[in-house]
Amino acid sequence: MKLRKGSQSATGLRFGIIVAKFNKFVTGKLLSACVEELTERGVHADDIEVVRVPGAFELPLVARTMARTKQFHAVICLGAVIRGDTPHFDYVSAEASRGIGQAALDADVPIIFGVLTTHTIAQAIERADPAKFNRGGAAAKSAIEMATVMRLLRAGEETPVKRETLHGKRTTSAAKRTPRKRRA
Ligand code: INI
Repeated sequence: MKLRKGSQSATGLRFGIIVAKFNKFVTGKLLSACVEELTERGVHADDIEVVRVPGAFELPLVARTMARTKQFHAVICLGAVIRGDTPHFDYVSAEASRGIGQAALDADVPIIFGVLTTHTIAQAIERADPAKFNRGGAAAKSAIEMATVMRLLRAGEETPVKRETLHGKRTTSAAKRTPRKRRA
């Protein structure tokens, strides 16, 4: 079996971050936690580029444009869409998620969906809090993992496999395995 998996070692990688200004009291926290996680994992501050956009609806276009420059190993989209009394939430959140997914496929570069979609302001604050759900930090980790796994795939390299790592536990040796019944 071949194994290819990303790592959390980010030294030398470059990241683009796009952050929505809408609900800035939440997205500001997502941004700082995201940058902190990247730098703690070895990313140089000069290798992080941040672009601000009005709201989550605008994230996909800028993400695709940044990704297409091929200057970044991954691009991270940060936003907070909070349900109100109108259907606006549904349009904005649906377009942000669909557009970000499409942008990654179009640009052939990992683009991370770090957009909170919550029913209440309290839920959004909780998810942005580095001491709780820390979705900003989680977006950074996903970006590093995707950047490193894509690099492996493109180079045609494999991750060295220890028997213990297959399925997360030691595999049964061939001798102990119960033989499969042959079809008649
Ligand atoms: N943008 C958000 O990022 N979050 C929201 O909760 C939100 N709501 O609820 O309206 C929101 N709207 C703005 C939208 O993203 C665009 O910026 C705007 O429609 C201009 O295109």
